Amino acid sequence: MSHLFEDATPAEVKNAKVSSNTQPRVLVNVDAEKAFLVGSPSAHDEHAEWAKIMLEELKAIYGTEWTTTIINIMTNKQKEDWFLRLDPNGRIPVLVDHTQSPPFCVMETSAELLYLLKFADKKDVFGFTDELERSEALQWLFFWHGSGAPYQGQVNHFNKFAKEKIPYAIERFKNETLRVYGVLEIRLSGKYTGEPRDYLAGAGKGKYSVADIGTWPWVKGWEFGGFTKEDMEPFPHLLQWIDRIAERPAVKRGTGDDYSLDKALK
Ligand SMILES: N[C@@H](CCC(=O)N[C@@H](CS)C(=O)NCC(=O)O)C(=O)O
Repeated sequence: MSHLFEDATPAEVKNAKVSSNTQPRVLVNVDAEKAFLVGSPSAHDEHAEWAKIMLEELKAIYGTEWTTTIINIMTNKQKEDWFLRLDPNGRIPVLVDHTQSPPFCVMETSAELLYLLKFADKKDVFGFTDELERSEALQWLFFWHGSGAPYQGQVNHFNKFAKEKIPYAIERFKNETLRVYGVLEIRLSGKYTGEPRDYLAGAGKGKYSVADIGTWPWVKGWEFGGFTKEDMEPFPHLLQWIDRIAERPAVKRGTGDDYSLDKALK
């Protein structure tokens, strides 16, 4: 047995299979959880959402297939040994590619997006062949992974989940998140280039890419974070970008009920 798996690993993760033998084929398990918010059916799992959106986008173009295993992170399944073998960090989502021999595991959402880009998006539909455009996509993907996600995650924590309400922590992470939104607004508004853009990376108005897929699931959740319409007023281009991406059919599927815990448990 591969070192990735042990007896306690769910069989569907260990032996995942898809039906098609046609190329390109990537067999992936996304271990994801929709019951992040106890008692909230409209659960919020920004980290898992970006992997699902990317997979849905790939499916629309290449017919990429995968299986999804949903775990309940409120029960700390992600801290069990079988999961830590896949991701020692004990956090979702995780990809397991059974088309590699032995199966190959990827942790960290941005690394997962880049893995899917490399192995499942042969035409670089969601990436770039031009190295400078590619660099732009990496810059914006890393910017969100390093600066946006950690701050907004702390906003969610201190605003929603912390037992004690600590005004300093709430203010600090809200302000930092708003600052990061301001950086995205500069980029999208073309404040210093004179040319507004539709997407974060790429020449001209840009092209929808992994940079947007990595960033969007979080930013679109500004209301959940406790930000008000007034807070968001300085970011009109960012709000338009949220709406533009929300219209994509694959985004609707990736954020839809198909991945709900309720459905998975039926
Ligand atoms: N840096 C990680 C963070 C992933 C993460 O924080 N996932 C959350 C859910 S959104 C999680 O698994 N939380 C459960 C826990 O921390 O035990 C990534 O980008 O994949």
